[in-house]
Amino acid sequence: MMIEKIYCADVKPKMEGERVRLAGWVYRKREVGNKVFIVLRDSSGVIQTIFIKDLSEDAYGKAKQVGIESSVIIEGTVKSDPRAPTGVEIQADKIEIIQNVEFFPITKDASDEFLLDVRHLHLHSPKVGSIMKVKGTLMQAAREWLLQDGWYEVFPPILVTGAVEGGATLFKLKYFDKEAYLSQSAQLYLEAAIFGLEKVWSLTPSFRAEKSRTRRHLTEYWHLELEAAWMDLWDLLKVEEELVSYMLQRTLELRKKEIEEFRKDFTTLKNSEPPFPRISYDEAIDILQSKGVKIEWGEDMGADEERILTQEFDKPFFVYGYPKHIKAFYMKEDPEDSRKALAADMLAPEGYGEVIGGSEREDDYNKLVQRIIEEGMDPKNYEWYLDLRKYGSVPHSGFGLGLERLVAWVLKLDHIRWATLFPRTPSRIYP
Ligand code: NSS
Repeated sequence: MMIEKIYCADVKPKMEGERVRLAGWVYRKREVGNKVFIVLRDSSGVIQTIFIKDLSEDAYGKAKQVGIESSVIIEGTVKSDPRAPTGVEIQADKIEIIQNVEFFPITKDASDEFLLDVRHLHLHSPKVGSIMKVKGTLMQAAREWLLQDGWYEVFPPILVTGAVEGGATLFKLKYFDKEAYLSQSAQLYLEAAIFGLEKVWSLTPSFRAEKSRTRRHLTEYWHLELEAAWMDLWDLLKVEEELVSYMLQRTLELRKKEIEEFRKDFTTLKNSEPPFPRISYDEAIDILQSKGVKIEWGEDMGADEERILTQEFDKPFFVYGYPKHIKAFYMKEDPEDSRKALAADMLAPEGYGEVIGGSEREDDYNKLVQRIIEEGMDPKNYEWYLDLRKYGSVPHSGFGLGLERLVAWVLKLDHIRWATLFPRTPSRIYP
């Protein structure tokens, strides 16, 4: 059964006098004299419908008793009215109540925690819908860019046997009589795939058993990763800024209305044209110290330090040349300074910080083994990965973008958990 209907957003003032059928949910309702006003909601938006007692006593009676978030089918005539929120409304004469809701659990004063407890019902909210539309459009834009720039999409495994980003945040599971993990990153598999496909990308869920409760960590997030043969770090940064810039400009074009629900000022988004500023880790430390932050060369930057750095920029920017020992084992050592890695993060402005982590990859077999041992891991577990440095190894680079982090910045969300359908955090795996 496919209900024949028109979407709320497709009803236009020029359709004055036409008969239409709409299906959706009761968003708002008020009664004035012998009229009932129902704002109907569907996936496209909302429209006001009016039930007048004199026009249809039966429809008026049903409209009067229907509850908020009930599912309904409404029929009526289009009336253009400049006073209506969308310039047009429906003079309704028929309403079919599919399911009446007497009391919807979410009310105006619901706390954030309660909204997350009933996230399955929170998804009725048009605001949540707008976040999901923006997220989908960012990925649609990414796909457009990747296709025209010659990248192959691949589908790496999620059940894995090795850590990519350190053992501390691995989710372990029993794999028959072996131990396995949920993937933290598709990177190692993408590195294998470049030998056949050269430029590859994937979108996968990534898992991090991060106990730290921050505004930018989920235990499960969507990870957009690219890996390319024959690219050094500087080539990679160009790919990153072009891709991200395209994602932002295209999403601004297609989802302006939704973005406006969350931010009034589009400056930083519009500014996000290549090139993005590049500062070294050394410069970043100098900036932080000059602002009174207690940080020494060699220490990692956390969310607080990054927030302070973002005050210097009105568009995304790169920090490159991090100390090797605070970064992952697979990053290539800087041939000009063995203390450093050829790594760069992309930071979003307005306090948001890291959205991308990337690097050139260590292609020297012995150095890679050394780094694996230094990290306290067993090279035996990485035999297949080490093989990649034995059979036709090439210079290569790649990066990972946290999709929810990008969404959080674009929409200025106060917490990353609002950027995903059913957020997973240390204290939440239900619903
Ligand atoms: O740990 S990363 O910095 N880097 C990697 O995983 C590389 N192996 C990716 C690669 O080169 N192919 O994570 C990459 C991005 C990071 O910049 C964040 O934007 C995001 O993934 N990220 C997260 N988002 C949400 N929640 C958590 N816990 C999280 N961890 C990383």
